[in-house]
Amino acid sequence: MSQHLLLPFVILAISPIPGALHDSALSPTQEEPEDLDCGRPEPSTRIMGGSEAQPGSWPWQVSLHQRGGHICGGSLIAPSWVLSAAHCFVTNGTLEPATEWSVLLGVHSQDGPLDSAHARAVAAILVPDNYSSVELGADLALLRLASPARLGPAVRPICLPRASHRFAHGTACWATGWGDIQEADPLPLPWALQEVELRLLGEAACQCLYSRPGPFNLTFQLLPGMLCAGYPEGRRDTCQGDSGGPLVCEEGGQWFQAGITSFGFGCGRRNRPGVFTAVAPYEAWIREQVMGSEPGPAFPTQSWEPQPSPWEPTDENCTIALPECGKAPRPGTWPWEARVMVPGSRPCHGALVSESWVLAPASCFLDPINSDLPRDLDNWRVLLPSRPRAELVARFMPHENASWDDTSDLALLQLQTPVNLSTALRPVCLPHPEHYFLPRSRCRLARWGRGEPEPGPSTLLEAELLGGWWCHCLYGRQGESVPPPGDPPHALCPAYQEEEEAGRCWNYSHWSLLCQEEGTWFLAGISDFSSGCLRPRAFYPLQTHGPWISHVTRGAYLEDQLTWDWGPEGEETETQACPPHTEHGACGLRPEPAVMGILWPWLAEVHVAGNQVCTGILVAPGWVVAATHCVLRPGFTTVPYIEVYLGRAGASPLPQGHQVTSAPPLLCQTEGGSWVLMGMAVRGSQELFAAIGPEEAWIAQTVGEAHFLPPNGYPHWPPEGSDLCPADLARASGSPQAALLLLLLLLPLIQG
Ligand code: 4AZ
Repeated sequence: MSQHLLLPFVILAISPIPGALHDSALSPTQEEPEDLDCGRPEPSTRIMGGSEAQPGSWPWQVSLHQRGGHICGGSLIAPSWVLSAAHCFVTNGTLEPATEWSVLLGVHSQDGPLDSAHARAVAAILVPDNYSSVELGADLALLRLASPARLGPAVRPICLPRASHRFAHGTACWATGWGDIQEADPLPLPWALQEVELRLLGEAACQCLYSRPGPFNLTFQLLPGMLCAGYPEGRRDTCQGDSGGPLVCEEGGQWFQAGITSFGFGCGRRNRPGVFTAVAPYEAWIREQVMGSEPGPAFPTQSWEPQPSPWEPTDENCTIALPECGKAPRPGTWPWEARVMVPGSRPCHGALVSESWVLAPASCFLDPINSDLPRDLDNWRVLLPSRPRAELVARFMPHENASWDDTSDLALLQLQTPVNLSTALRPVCLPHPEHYFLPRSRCRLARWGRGEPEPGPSTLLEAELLGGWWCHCLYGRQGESVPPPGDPPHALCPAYQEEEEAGRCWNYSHWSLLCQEEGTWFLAGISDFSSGCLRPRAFYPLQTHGPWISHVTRGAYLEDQLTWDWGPEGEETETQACPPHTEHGACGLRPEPAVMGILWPWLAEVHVAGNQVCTGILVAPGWVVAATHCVLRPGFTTVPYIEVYLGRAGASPLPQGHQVTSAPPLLCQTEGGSWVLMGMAVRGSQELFAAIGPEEAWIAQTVGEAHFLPPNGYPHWPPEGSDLCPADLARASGSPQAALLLLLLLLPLIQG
């Protein structure tokens, strides 16, 4: 099994907006009034989860350009001074030269002509001596402009708070910037300034949210000089490219800069609010740097005493946000189940992924011959649980690779009107790309695409997730081409809880795989039709499509992993010494040539209650191993009458009326040529085996003389990244509980 490697999320900002204009005329110095008026936008008129700002509504917002592109935000605090974040200018501990930077003032859209905008060269960049990295605080910088900004309606400074200034917890403030609109999703053209309302979070609340286990192997300590703003439920946040920009709060008609966008863990994630450099504690440092510069920044006194807001949760009653998606009161009744009705064809099953988007296979709607987009959207209807009427469809967005790549057979349908969510109607959770579904996770099959109605009892739809290597080696050998585990995974394999009835065909073979974490269901994978009659062996993981889904839907939320306890690293294989020769002869060796047509001298026919036959394996002179389910039938309270025949398995026909229970053992040949019993088939499966290894102690104790394989003879796990399956592991076990029974053979039977 591959242990998933989660690298700490890269949190620092630097995504140039290509081709953005810079360095227009550097305008001459202007006379400025003595006491600088600050924090007052001209009366008139993303950041993630925000919206486009009114041009001119944040006149202190500046864009910092390097090599022709936007890198960071900043705020004008005086005609010659811009406040920003240190991490924008420090690379590997070295401060970048000021000459590489320019400041764009009075700009709204970075695409069009910069009418009211003008640019300034940077004369100096000042960073606190104690700045080393964002997590350690002091993430602020001052930029001295080569010539003062020309103030006007679109260019004005923001007010700075004094050290004594207090911003009440829960205050609604605003962050602005040209940063990504969600993780890995840059602001689209025309690169217009975005704004988002964020609430100030108290230290205790912020630390409490961050203490919830989550992505990025997080041990985050909120330090003095930092502040948090955002929401426990996430969704609205600053993101990459917003760094250095201001977080401003209004007080009595005047705007103060409370924070500088510094960092965060991802963007808009639940329980991961944005972290800002608090400006007030740096009053002295700022004053020191700008000393002698006239006019300097304005630090108006706070006009009122803020009341502590009851909004702030304390350490004791700190409430983290729980996911809103993926709750199903009764598994099997899925509150996100959507049926898309297109005239002239059977309903197509999909899943509700947000208030207004349904995900479904694109193949339901795309004509394979001419891959034209469907035109008759007006006649499409979507049926959702607990909705009295069908929904109308406004847009159909197939995945760009949908027609030729099975793994991308996906389309998003936008509902004309968003639906009101309830316990009976809610979206399924979608995994982030780095999501790691633990092997042994509880999963279910749910309908996907077009197909027959329910195929049988719901237990047939239950499954447990297999580890990545098992998936690759087990099913890869069956011509299903399951790639080795990767990060993100290339396939997700379920092990089913119940057998498939022999001969029965599941016409409905297109499924989605829902996997549960802490009671919350994630849409983990989708299958194609290649599995034919069987339930799918491997699912295409959905997580790779998370960014496409959130890009198209602008807001379908990717839910963080809920289970972070991954147990011990890696998986170990135990081995034990076993001499190939014992006083009783050799174990695991076949006579050459085959004696009397018997290929497998250790095979035993186990006859149960006179009419049932299953396979046993002779492991020692007086002992045969058989699968428990083969010998003990459900409902039996006593061990039935059992006979064992040796030395004839497969050689002579079975008496009439005998029923053969399939419980094949898994034998693997070592390099030394010995055959080793690796597993016994799990109830109902021809492909899943209960591993013998974990039962070794029990077998050794019971049997005494069973022979275990020497370490060097053991089939080994291939190193991570290699494409080799263990030799002869054509059929092997997932992790189902071992189901073995040792039969004590009576000597006369053996001799007979
Ligand atoms: C960044 O990289 C960045 N969600 C800024 C803010 C946040 C995350 C990243 C907070 O600039």
